Amino acid sequence: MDRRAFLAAVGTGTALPLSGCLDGGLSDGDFDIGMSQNAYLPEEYEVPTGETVVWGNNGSRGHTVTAYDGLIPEGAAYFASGGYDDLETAREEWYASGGGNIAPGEIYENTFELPGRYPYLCIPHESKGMIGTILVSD
Ligand SMILES: [Cu+2]
Repeated sequence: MDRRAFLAAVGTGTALPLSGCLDGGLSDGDFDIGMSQNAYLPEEYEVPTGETVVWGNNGSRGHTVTAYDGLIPEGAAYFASGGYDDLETAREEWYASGGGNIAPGEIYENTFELPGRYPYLCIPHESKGMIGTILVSD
């Protein structure tokens, strides 16, 4: 998806206008946040406290969902695909063995029990701007 299409998709604030060809057999009802080449779609996603958010890899390459551990609300549970306890470990495991990879067609989910702002990243594509935020409301 190019930058303009991405912005158009974010602007809708609802389900993405996914085009016909989906890798891995996921359809847009299977997840809340899609993962394309270098982006989470939508980039920012708001849910009420206690809600489970589902990410789906509807692209053609592997991604991670990895929280920035210093930036999530105080007392909130850390989350990362692969189940790691902090960002440093998640990065080490990714570069060592591809740990935490969400392959095309796979989903990852996390339940948010505390309100606040949860920035997260994709380890292999952070440098290309693959960063997202979950906003958990009271
Ligand atoms: Cu990625």
